[in-house]
Order: sequence, then C-alpha cells, then structure tokens
Amino acid sequence: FLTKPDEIGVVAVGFSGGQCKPGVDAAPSALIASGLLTQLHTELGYNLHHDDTVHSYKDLMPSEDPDVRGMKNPLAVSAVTKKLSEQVYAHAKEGRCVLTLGGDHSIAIGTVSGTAKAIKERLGREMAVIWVDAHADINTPETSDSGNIHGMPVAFLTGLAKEKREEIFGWLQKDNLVSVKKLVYIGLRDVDRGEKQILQEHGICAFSMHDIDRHGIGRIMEMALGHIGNDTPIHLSFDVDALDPMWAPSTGTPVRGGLTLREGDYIAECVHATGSLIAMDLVEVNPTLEPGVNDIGAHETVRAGCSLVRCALGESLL
Ligand code: Z70
Ligand code: MN
Ligand code: MN
Ligand code: MN
Repeated sequence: FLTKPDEIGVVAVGFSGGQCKPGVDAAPSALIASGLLTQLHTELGYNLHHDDTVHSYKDLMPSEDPDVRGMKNPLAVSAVTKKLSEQVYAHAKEGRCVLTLGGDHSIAIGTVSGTAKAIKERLGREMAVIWVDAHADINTPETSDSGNIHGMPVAFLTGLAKEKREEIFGWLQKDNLVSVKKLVYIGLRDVDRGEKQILQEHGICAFSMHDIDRHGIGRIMEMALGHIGNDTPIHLSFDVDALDPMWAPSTGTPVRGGLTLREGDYIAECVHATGSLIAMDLVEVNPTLEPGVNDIGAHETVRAGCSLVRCALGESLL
C-alpha cells in the first residue's frame, strides 16, 4: 500500500481568492453538511483525521494585495497555498490519503506541492497528477488573459511559471513540483490559445471531450493510467466544472458539453481501482451560484461532488 488503507486526512479550505466570484469558499461547509464525511466514516469505514475546521486563513490575508505580473491577489493566494501545503504535507507524511475540499482551483498549488514533497520523502518516488477539468489551468502570468490564479496552478506546480519572490510562490521548491511527463488531463474543452501552445510544446498528455467522444471513457482511462504507469502514486485534482452543467451547474465557469456524472464517477472509480490514490482535491463547487430554482442547482452540484469523492474512495466496489 502507498497509504494506510483505512486512514484519510481531510482539509477543508474555504478560499475563493484565486478567482473573482464569491461563494466557492462556502463549498466545504455545504459538502460536509450534506453528510460527506459521515458517509466516508460510516459507509466506507475510514478513520478521518480532520480538525473540524473550515479554514479561511483570515489571519494570512494581506491588507493590500496589488497585482503582480497581472496576477490578482498574489500575496493572499501564495500565503494560503503555502499554509495549505504544510497541512497536506503533514497528513501525507503520516501515510494518510489526503482529501482536500476547496475552494477554487488555485488551492491545488498547496495540495499538490504538499503531497509531491511528502511522497518523495516517504517513498522516494515521483507522483503523477490527474487533472480532471474543463480547463487546463496552465496559464503563466504572462499568457493569462484574466489574471485569475485558479487558471495558473499547473504552471506553477510544473515549474513552467516561476517567481523568485518568496511571498509570491517563491516558497515552491524543487521537491514541491511535478514533472510535465507525469501530468494527465481529462475533460478539457475550454483551453486558451497560449495554454494549447504550452500543452503542445511540452507534449503533455491531455484527453479532451473530443477524445472521450471518440474512444469512450473506458478506453480513455486505460490510456490515461497507461501513461502514468503501474504503481505510480496518483494525486487526483478534480474540478467539478469537468462535469456537464446539467450535473454541476453551480460553479464559477460552467462550460457546456462536459462529462456526465457517470463518466466523472467512472474516472474516480478507475483511479481508486489502481490502489495508488494518495490524494484527491474537489474544487470549484460554488453553492451560491444557482442557475436552478429553489437551490436545486446548488444541491445537485454538492451531491455530484460528494459522489465523485465517494467513488474515488471506493464506494462502488462490489
Ligand atoms: C481561463 C483563465 C478557469 C476554472 C475558469 C479560465 C480558467 N483559462 N478555471 N474556471 N475553474 O482565466 O485562465
Ligand atoms: Mn480548474
Ligand atoms: Mn475548470
Ligand atoms: Mn440559496
């Protein structure tokens, strides 16, 4: 086993500073209130290591946070992800599989950097990242049109974007990074021009919705896991906007033509079946954005998010 089989470390991250829409910070409470953690304990039998806190990292917020290289809230996102990196590292170093409930996707700068370092130290191995998303989130500050850091985490985590200043991601060290060769995307359909160039230039393994239509999700998961190779520790970073808005409407940037709920669950199930899952992020659930009537959109999105997590942790094993 790569992690202790019955143990999960949970970090609840109520943070929305990687993008401009408020409300994504309310996701961890909504997911927990809907019973997610209870289900992991009583139905799936895990021991949860959780501080019973939804972290907002208020004490880390700078009073002023001017744009740097076009990045919005650079000091806040850097400070929060640095702290989160330490929290995730501490769980992973103990041999726990780490579940992080976001928050916007900028928080992956903290989660992936934390597990990458712990896995290198504990197992002497480089881990792989499966990034399930409508977006590639691989803009550098220079290629980004929006300046939103939730569109940049993969660039910082692979070292494609660098910043010397300690207080603006300069704390990321070599041990915190992942190789572009060990990165796999699934579900892409809204990729910026500059990002397409980066994906091509570095030969990054990416399965778009077009590829899924063509081959089917079964074959795509064979190819994705084949690229990673057997026994490689896997960090699964799941952006709920990978799902079609029909299943997950309450998210900051819904993009039509996405994964069905079953395809999303299937991805999570296949990762679970490898036995190599060492961490999962669930991000970009925004329960305050409600296209539906009477909270139905938020309720459905939270429900979908819970389903993805349970599948990644083995719910559908017979
Ligand atoms: C765009 C950017 C993004 C999520 C939007 C969008 C990125 N590529 N990610 N919504 N979850 O701003 O860089
Ligand atoms: Mn994302
Ligand atoms: Mn996305
Ligand atoms: Mn409401």
